[in-house]
Amino acid sequence: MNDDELDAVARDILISNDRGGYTIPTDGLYPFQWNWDSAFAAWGFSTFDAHRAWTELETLFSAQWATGMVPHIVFHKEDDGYFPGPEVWGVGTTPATSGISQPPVAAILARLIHDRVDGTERLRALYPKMLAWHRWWRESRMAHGITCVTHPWESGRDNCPDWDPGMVNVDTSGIGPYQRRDTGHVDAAMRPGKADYDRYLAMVKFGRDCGWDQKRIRDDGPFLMGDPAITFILIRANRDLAAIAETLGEDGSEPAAWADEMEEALPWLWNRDLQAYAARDVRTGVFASAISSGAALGLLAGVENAQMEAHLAEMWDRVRYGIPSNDPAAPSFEPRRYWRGPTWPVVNALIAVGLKSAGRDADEARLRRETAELIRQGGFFEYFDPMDGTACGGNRFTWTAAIWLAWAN
Ligand code: 9YW
Repeated sequence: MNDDELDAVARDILISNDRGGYTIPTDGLYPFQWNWDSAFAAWGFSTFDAHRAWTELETLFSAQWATGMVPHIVFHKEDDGYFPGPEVWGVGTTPATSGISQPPVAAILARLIHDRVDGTERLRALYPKMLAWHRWWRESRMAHGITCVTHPWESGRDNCPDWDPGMVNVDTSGIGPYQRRDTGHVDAAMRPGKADYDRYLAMVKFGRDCGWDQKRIRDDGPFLMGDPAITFILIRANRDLAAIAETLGEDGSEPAAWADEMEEALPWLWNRDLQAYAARDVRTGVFASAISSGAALGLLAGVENAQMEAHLAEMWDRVRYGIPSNDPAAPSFEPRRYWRGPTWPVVNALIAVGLKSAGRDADEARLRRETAELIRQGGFFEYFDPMDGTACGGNRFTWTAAIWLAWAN
């Protein structure tokens, strides 16, 4: 297939994963609307259908909670192909949603979409909603000035070794038998293990049992870890929101100040043993022991750090394609197991936005070339083995198609 044909396939994937105002990540494995997937879907749509791009974000924000939280899954329609479904989350909203959030990339992508297509009035309507969401992160997910996650699913990087220090302390004794659905769709060897799922469900149970009281979840819940990726993403997203405010003639000083405060707090995430930014358990102070692609998002936040960049260059040189989700030199590296090693086109795209902003044009071009190569060879899969390029996970994946259209090609 040549690149024009791949463009057509990518557009077809977005259109066929459209369920009416929102796009599912992939048929079968993920049959609902996922938060950050939708923001990338919108970016993809903006290359050929501006109206549909804005609709994607509007549908996502229509599920925003009164608290400002934008949930990580919106269960618009029933589908028993995914576990845990709305009855397990027990949130009680209409539409039903999960009880946690996901990386706040919407403002970053809304700004890129607005640069590409018109839609100022639609951006204007989204602005206060994005601001309310960012305020929610600040009020409900901060510790030591750093953005934290209360569940690995909230990070979007589910079984990444970043979360191992917090995962070991999660008590699973109250978890009875349950039936997973994911391993019926894709190879179990590429998915998180049963011990991971037991812990994921224990965290959901805690949230449900306290009526999704987010303050209790943060203060007393089974898991709370500082996330370098969401911290960097939110710094960037707050600055993008401030820039959007300026475009709209609004006052963006509040998100701009939030970004500066977060940047000042970054030393808490600096692991002196690794000489790198790393995830850190808020309850115990323990750091993750390997460098992940989450820490590679520093440039997205405008954070220049020579040691960090040297580590990332080494990590990149240890693989053939893209930035690996975990350092190949680490004992925890598994090249095909989800977030424990594979390269994710969507994360590469986000890293590339940072490289571009920092003027690292040669690196940005290399990352784009390697990501495009994976897609040309393997198709629009969820993620790839960074050593040999084997395509893994779900096929006809929305965000892979979206980033092909908006960035990789
Ligand atoms: C799950 C949809 C989601 C992504 C996450 C990814 C995975 C869901 O799929 O989580 O059940 O594990 O980790 O980032 O949004 O593509």
